[in-house]
Amino acid sequence: MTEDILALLKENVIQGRVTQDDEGFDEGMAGQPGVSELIEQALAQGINLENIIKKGLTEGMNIVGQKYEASEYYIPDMLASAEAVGVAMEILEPHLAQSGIKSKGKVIVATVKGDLHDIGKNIVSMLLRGAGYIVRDLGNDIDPQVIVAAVREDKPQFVGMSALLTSTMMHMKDTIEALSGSGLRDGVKVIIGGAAVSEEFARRIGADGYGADAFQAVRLVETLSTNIGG
Ligand code: B1M
Repeated sequence: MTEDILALLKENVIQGRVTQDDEGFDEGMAGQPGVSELIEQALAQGINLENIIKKGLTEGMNIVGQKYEASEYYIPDMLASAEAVGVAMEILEPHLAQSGIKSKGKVIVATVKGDLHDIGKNIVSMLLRGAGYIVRDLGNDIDPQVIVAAVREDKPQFVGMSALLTSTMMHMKDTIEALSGSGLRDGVKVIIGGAAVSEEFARRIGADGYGADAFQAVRLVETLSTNIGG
């Protein structure tokens, strides 16, 4: 029974179905329980939260990532799945807070100053939450000093910045310098992503890593976590 619900959850993440009213990527699914209803069922049956996240949500999103990389899925398909995971995480959040599941670490995420593009950053936040990290998403158009203040307050292990514009990407460098100037740089790993930037740019500005897509961002955080023993 548990395995059935988790398999259905995974399938509905892949289909990008938030509720029972939604059509999926494939036709003829409307009327069947979507991710919201399945999460409620899983909670009612007392299924372990970690299994819900790992076997239902994260495994589903991993398949979506593979389909995206294989050009079988496009951005709207990925967004539908990301939204389904986001809604699931919203339902799970109060239960997670009570459950004592140890978070894997804290990540502060922001789109840099002057940049309003937040879709990719939102996907990164959702996937990181799905992978078990506590994410404080500062939003878009975020000044370096706001990031510095948030790092001072939250003491996260990671700062993730997104930039889509060539005119804003240098604010990533400004932010890293502001972190250094505040004596906070050594306490955090900085990762960057977004269409404007690259691996080479990450190296040039002294970031700790670059994620070409949201799945790579999660893998990067997992790898860097291992390196810092977290
Ligand atoms: Co704008 N825009 N836009 N835009 N926009 C681009 C980026 C552009 C490439 C379009 C073009 O001209 N071909 C161009 C930038 C050119 C450049 O700088 N070289 C551009 C421009 C010029 C502009 C304006 C200046 C237009 C104008 O007003 N004249 C203006 C700027 C506003 C501002 O930010 N100050 C503007 C405005 C907008 C909208 C508001 C209309 C809208 C944004 C809505 C929103 O985000 N809420 C918008 C959109 C939608 C786009 C395009 C079409 C799509 C961006 C997107 O959401 N992609 C974009 C063209 C394009 O990219 N094809 C374009 C989907 C998203 C899932 O991908 O964000 O790359 P992405 O995220 C990926 C990866 O990059 C990675 O993971 C994500 C998922 O796999 N990733 C990370 C992202 N962040 C990461 C962080 C990580 C790791 C991985 O670690 C922390």
